[in-house]
Amino acid sequence: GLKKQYNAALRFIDENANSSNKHKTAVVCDDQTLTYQEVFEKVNQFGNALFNINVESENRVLIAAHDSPEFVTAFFGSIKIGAVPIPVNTMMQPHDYEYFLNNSRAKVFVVHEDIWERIEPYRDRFLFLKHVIVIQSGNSTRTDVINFHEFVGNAASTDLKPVYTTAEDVAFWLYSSGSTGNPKGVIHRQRSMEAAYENYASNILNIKNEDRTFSASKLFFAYGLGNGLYFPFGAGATTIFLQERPTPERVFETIETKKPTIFFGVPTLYGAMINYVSEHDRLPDLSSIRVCVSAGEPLPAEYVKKWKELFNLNILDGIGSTEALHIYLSNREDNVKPGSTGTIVSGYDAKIVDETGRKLPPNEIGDLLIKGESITSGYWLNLMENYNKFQGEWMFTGDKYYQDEEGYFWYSGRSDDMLKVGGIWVSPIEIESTLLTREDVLETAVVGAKYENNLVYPKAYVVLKNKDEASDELKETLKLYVKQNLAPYKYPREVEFVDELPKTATGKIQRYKLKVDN
Ligand code: 3SK
Repeated sequence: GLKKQYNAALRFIDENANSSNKHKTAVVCDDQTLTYQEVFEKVNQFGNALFNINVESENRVLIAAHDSPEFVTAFFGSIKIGAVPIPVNTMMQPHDYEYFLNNSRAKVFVVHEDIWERIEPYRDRFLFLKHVIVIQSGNSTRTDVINFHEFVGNAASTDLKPVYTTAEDVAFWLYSSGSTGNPKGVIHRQRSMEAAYENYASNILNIKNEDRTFSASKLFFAYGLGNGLYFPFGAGATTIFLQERPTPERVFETIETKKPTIFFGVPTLYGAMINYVSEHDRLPDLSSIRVCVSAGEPLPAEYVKKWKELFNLNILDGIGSTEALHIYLSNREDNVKPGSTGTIVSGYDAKIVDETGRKLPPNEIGDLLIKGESITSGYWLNLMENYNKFQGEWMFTGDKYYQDEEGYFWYSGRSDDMLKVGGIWVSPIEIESTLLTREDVLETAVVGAKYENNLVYPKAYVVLKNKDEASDELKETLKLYVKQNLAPYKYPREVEFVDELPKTATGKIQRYKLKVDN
């Protein structure tokens, strides 16, 4: 017989529309609000419209859309008919979209008009693409593509029978970029979102129907997709979208006007928000928020303390990945250990091993592997990466960690970021956290540089709060400061002042761009 039917759209959309949440606000986006019933109808219309252009199960639908009701419609409308949505970064270059479209063999492209304008001249290079559906602004006159709103509106029927899928069927992909090579298509199954929802949003955040989520990280990131879409929808809660770039000013304004109860950010944003407060007279009102979340990279303990002082709010630091779909190590609301990534999220298992695969005792740094239901079933068309990444049901996270005697996990850099200085492992993160405890340091990244004899030493790139203070004397002061606050061998042998650090779109510092491979 056939396996039991499971479709993520039934769980996250239909379940709400068929319950007391029906008339509840699902999405707040600028001045627009949508109830769960309205979302359900649009999702169904989108699915019917895809049928009308002969989209079938497992056909890929690339989505380059800003956080918006249209994103939600396209994402779940595709899933409901067994097609596979692939949300991608909205800030990429035309050649990146060419890669996404050709690598995924997407037949349909749903794209906001401002993004399409940049890509359109390269249309001939998109080898498998059949239909471009553009989310046009009200006054657009474009006629050479399908207009998203007409496409959905003309589909007429708001009834849609889901196509048969099982928990193991592919639901969606996300692209993950490593430090080298092309981005990899990360395949997620129909049950993946439910697993991440239960493990993290329900068990750790205790998300409820009355919550209002606001994620500064966009929906096309794995982090944002959970925060801003399937976490709130899993609980029948309300999600708040900010379409623009999340500057501290816009984020504070959105919090004050839209009153979220859970806020999701990344460390660099928390840092910028703290800095914004210190430069302005007024303390923003964050009283609607019950908990803040940080991921993406380790949150400096200093930020946790300052945030608590300013707003009396905890920031729960955790780590996840596109491959794991969401957070698998996290602090808890009643148990925050500043600087640590917390403990394993139930539903996942973790182990730390050495180069031979031997499990390491507490306090020893090694490779972190995890397993759990939301983990990807693999990379698309990437045999070697699949060989390297998985070991049975275990997945290498690519992160170095140690676990202390109490079971807390401490991030010690990416597998390729760790430095062996004088034969001893040194964590660049530890040096950075120490430098960040100083009032005069805004941001820093420590990487391995090489002496002429090829031995590695830690070099600190430092962004000062006040750039005018840069001097040779301050360089020496910073070195001494680390020497005095950590084991002396860990001090940066070189300090360079820079105006800014290279970062990814999510705000992650790109240490590999700073590495000196001479
Ligand atoms: O970067 C992270 O820590 C993260 C967290 C949740 C989901 C996805 C990612 C990459």
